[in-house]
Amino acid sequence: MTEFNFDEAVASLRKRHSDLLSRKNVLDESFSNGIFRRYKYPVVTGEHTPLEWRYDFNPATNPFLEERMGIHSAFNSGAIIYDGKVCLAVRLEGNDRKSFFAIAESDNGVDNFKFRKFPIEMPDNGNPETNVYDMRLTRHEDGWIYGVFCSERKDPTAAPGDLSSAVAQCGIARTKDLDLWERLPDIVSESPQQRNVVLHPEFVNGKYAFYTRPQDGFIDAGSGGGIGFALCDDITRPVLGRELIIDRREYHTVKEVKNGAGATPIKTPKGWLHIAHGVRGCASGLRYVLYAFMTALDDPSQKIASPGGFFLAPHGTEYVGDTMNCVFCNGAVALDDGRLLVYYGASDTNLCVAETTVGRMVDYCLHTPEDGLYTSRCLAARMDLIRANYALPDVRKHNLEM
Ligand code: M1P
Repeated sequence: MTEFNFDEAVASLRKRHSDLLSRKNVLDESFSNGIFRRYKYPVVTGEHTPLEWRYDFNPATNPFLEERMGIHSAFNSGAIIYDGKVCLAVRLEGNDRKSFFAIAESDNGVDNFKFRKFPIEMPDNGNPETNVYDMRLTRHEDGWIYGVFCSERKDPTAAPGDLSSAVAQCGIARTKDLDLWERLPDIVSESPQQRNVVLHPEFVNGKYAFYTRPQDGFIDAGSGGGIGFALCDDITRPVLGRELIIDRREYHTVKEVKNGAGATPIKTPKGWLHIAHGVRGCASGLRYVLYAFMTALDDPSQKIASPGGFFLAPHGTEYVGDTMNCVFCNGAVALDDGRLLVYYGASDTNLCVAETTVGRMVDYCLHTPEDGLYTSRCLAARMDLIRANYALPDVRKHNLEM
């Protein structure tokens, strides 16, 4: 066996890492539904994280250059434009199963994401959480950038031997530079558990407005009816008022089991655009997909458009990962040129990006039929589409020539 050469191993590791970080991303030509295009490569993976976060580079303490503290996943990320760059608050998961946040930046939002030197050291309010994840970034009109995330602790009422029961609540922190974070108290709501909470970027009736996801248990939405909307007078003492369900879960839809607000809503001339996730059960387990809806500009609690079904579901390699058959979005950025970059975690493993435009998504929302909830109604909507198409001269000519 040849002797292990530490310096050569370091050089080869650094080369592989630098090749990955500088790889150009390209649009995936194999798929298009007219609504969005995917980029071919995930934008961030565990392998993108700095090597210094995973390896001990001291030959005296790590003679075989082993990865001491692996990071196996990089996924569900908040997104914002900061200082002219696309900045992601990435959820990283170590081999120890703990998630933490780190900021990765890119000039174009589709490749060359580089992490800042250190992960975010999130203050913990004196009651440390077992896990934190899925940060939504909101640039609020009060001048702060808020990070709203799930804060998870072991259920103090769990029976002895029950090492799975947990309580999910919503943590909030704010920053001006994405480096230094001021932690605020966790949100207090009427629901025993909360996940997928998003802060609306503008005041509503002079108050802070939150999208919520009331849920009875850690996993089960239970009596929680869907995506909620609640106001709060003071974000430094975030006690939510009544939660109004604005986007309901429904039997036999893509959001039958649960749903949750995703990216911070995007303001468009026609209303607030929401990208959310819906979960349904199937023989192989849960299936997570992305769907969209819009709410009124003057009252973001009023839904004005609700296209039926999903617009983005797992595709190809996205199916496979720690949580199979899952796409999950908690960040999107609208660029000055009209493009909208939608970041989504693929099966809780990698972070991918889809590109569309705000105009396309608004058109999709306003002109896609709602889920009719019954086959007869859904088919009637499809028949309208088919008949209207066959009445078009070009379509008739195309079919005659076939
Ligand atoms: O594992 C799939 C997703 O599960 C949770 O989402 P939800 O609360 O809607 O089930 C989140 O933990 C999310 O991070 C994860 O991607």
